Amino acid sequence: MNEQAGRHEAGQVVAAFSRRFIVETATGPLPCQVKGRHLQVVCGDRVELHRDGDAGVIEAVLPRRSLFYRSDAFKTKAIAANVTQLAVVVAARPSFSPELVQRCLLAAEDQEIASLLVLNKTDLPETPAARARLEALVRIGYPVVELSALSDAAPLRPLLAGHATLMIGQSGMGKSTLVNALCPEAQVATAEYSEALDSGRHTTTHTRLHRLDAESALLDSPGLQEFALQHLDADALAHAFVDFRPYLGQCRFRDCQHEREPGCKLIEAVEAGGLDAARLDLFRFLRRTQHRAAQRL
Ligand SMILES: Nc1nc2c(ncn2[C@@H]2O[C@H](COP(=O)(O)OP(=O)(O)OP(=O)(O)O)[C@@H](O)[C@H]2O)c(=O)[nH]1
Ligand SMILES: [Mg+2]
Ligand SMILES: [Zn+2]
Repeated sequence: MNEQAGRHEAGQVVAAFSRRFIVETATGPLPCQVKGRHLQVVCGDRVELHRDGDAGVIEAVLPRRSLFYRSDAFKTKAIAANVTQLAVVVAARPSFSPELVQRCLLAAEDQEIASLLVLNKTDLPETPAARARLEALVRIGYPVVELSALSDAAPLRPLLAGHATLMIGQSGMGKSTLVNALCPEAQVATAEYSEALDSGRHTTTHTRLHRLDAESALLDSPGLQEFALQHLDADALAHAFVDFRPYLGQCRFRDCQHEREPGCKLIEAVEAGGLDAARLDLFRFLRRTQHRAAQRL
């Protein structure tokens, strides 16, 4: 090892704000900047940094196990790196969009990230209606955990072991409440980081990573209003629908668009009751939207 190598350290990004970061190192959190304009650094990234006094410079990003992101025709928005599990948080109030939930699940499937649904605020009387809106997703195999983060977040805990779990969902669903309940240090860290990085508003503005134990971490993220999947081409999109997988590659035409072609196995599966028509409709809608965007460019 040369002399230079001694001053380099490894760490993991636990908070990101524009071009400023907090990196968890062996000796604690360190505020960092990034070397150069081209290095893309995301919360959850494992990095190599150069320490200079009480600040550091991120010089390299190690290869990622996953990158959870959304993208429209114009830009890509990275949300978290190295996540192994997605927890989509919903609640009876404010009302949630099942389509947005599905879009998150599709992005996770594409990155081979496991997913689960969290139905929070079960203390609310409208909970049965919210549960019914998840039914189609439960039927195709997504696990759902029901809880009230305000009174007891424990039902989620066993599912977090060994995972880096990203909490995602619309604003107000209770992601931060859940993270704070499961990870007591989170509240303090969030307050500190907010002071260091942003205005400290109540609503989460940036993704934060909190360590649960040596093998497990929990990532809180800002509320989503939309989730575009421009980065998934037609094949990747179809593959991201887990319920389509048994039928893919079996349509009569190799380039079947699953619209109205004869011998389409997805259409046949819908007719036979093995596949939810609404899922095929969502697939078609997403694929057409992408097609239009591609033509515009
Ligand atoms: N009744 C009830 N309210 C809850 C529960 N969990 C959270 N809340 C409330 O829901 C509101 C939103 O909670 P947050 O944790 O800030 O929601 P969030 O998903 O982090 O929102 P963003 O950061 O904006 O994305 C707060 O007023 C919480 O007190 C619950 O189990 N029951
Ligand atoms: Mg929040
Ligand atoms: Zn087909």
